[in-house]
Amino acid sequence: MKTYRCTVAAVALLLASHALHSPAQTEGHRIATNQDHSVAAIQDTETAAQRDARMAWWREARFGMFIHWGLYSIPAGTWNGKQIPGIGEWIMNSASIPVADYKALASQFNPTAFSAHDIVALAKAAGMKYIVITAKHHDGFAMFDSKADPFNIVAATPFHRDPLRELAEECRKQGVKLGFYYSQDQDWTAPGGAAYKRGNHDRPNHHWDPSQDGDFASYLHTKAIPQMKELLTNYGDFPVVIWFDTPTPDMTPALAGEIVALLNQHPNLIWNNRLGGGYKGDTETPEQFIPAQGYPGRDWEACMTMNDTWGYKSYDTNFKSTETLLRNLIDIASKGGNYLLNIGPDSKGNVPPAEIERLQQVGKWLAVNGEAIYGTHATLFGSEAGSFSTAEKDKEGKPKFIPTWNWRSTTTDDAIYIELFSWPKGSFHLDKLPRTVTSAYLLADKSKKPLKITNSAGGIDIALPVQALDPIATVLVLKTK
Ligand code: JFZ
Repeated sequence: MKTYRCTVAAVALLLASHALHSPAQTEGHRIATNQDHSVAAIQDTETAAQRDARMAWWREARFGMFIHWGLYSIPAGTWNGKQIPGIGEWIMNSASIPVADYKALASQFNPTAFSAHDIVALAKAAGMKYIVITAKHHDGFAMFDSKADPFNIVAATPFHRDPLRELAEECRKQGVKLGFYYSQDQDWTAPGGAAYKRGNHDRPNHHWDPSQDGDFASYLHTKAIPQMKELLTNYGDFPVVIWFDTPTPDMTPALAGEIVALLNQHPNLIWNNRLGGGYKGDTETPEQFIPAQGYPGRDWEACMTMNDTWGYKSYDTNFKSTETLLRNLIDIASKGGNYLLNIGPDSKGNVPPAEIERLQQVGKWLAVNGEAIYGTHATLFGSEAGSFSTAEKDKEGKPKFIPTWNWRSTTTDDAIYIELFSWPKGSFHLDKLPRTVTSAYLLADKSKKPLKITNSAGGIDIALPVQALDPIATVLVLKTK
């Protein structure tokens, strides 16, 4: 779904201005990224050491919970008796729902089953170290107490509670970090908010209801920026992450600069690459895919659904297996990225049982094998992940990456972890190793029984027991010097 709304002219302009003012990649010890903007972002001004300190917890964490939750969980994929194709949180746009009809959902929203305690406990049980929840999605409905705009969960629903406040408290108690997703650009219920094109929305602004029309800068000044201020000041030490989304050309460098000036007041904040206005942010955000080789030199986080929707859809039962989810986590860690895995609570606030079940299973594996994931670095090998086909091309016409799933590897300063998906007969063989192995054992073996190591001209062999210790992934630890 790569239909970012930008004109060819706008792109050409951006590229041209970048070529003209393009700063050197590194300038002394500072990392130059967005210096052609009038408002410099923290990434432009901090030192590499400051950056490492700011990103440290996030790089350690490796695994987070994305929560897409809002009014769209009421229709849950069905409008006027029709199942609406596409992701559930887009239903207002996909079904061209008039603003007044959509806003009327608020009076029915009473998610009394919502438990911040249980959701944070679920994240913990899954081995997740942080949560990012939709504070406001493209539908413009604020899931928090907002004085800046009345279309919010406290003022406009019978629920009257602020789930973000409750989550912040629980996260503090249970030691999980909390971040907020905020749709800064698209807003389908506020005048002037942007909209991506769906269906027959053929007007230049892609609006389908005249009440959406207005001035984008006024929308930013009267709703989005005031709400971001609320989010950044009303929740104590949270949010630690702001997750922007779907920038359009409406977000000019100057307007984005106003947001950056606000972000700059919170020097520990981490924010992604979806603000717009040419700002690169801290993190790349591959969505629903794992890049073949990560993003060398950039922090990155793959966000993914468990089924085929972010926001709850009652009839989407196309859940990935625990095996797939766990392989994805390991694959991502082996390429140096984070995994932001989504849950979509329903209109009562319940997390779908299929999601709970899978998260608990992933958590069981991490409880035994987490040492191979948290705080580790990317593989020292690389070819184990697969190779580029010489015959097949991907969607962009480049050689297609064909993954292989025998094993992955992660590293720390004194260990190499080999996550084995398929169990080799007799021994695990490596042709060459950049370090010297001093001992080997299986991470799931409580006694850490040493495995026999044989070095030869042909490489290194580690003798393995007959049976894998885990049906999905057994971790072989090579202590190194
Ligand atoms: C965006 C959101 O639109 C989506 O609802 C969800 O929050 C996801 C994590 O982020 O995903 C996109 C981005 C771009 C398009 C569609 C969904 N697009 O270009 O049509």
